[in-house]
Amino acid sequence: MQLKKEQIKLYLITDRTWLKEGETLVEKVEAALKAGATMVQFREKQLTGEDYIREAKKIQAVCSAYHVPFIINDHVELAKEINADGVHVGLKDMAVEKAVRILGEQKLVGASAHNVDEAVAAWKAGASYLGCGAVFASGTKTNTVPLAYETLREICRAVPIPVAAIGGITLENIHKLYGCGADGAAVISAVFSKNDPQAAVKLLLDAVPKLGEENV
Ligand code: TZP
Ligand code: MG
Repeated sequence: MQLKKEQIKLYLITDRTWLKEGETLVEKVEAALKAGATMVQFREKQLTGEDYIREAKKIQAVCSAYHVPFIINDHVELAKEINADGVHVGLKDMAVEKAVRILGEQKLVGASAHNVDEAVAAWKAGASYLGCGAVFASGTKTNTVPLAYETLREICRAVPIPVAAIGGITLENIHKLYGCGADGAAVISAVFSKNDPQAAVKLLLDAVPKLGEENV
């Protein structure tokens, strides 16, 4: 399914490893949604089985209350089982075409891309949006390959679908992406590591429009 560019503006990805004692994932996600996060991806590498499903459903319910798409990372069959709004697949996960086939045209299939060839291939295979990074070093995912500003800019010019930059994006460095043409920022620690996730989301949302090329 198609995704509107404004729906990827602030793409929050979950990772409970950033939570401090006493914090819960659902509370933090809800705070981010209150502040205007536009899409949520459930990416919980630590959880399995029933724990994974239970927690995913909690986050799904809060996303649904805020009318924000709820995306599952990696697990296409699981996304289908719980009727998530979509799935995000990397190059090592299920192929985009297959994910579209399994979930159907009414669901979102996001893909990771690290260069123009991967981006165009994912778009042609039916991807609803792209996540492109790592634009900065990430404290959450350490095995990333750096994505240069120029490459990100070329990707944004090469595909008509929404593009989110990802990887180590913070309030302090997002200005370095201004003018790259991306439609949004996908973040984990910039929100989950903060005591005040609402404030973080609001400030990031103020900055994101400046990623658009017309603002250069
Ligand atoms: N893919 C590339 S970098 C990354 C993922 C999932 C992690 C993003 O997390 P953070 O904390 O925003 O750097
Ligand atoms: Mg993956």
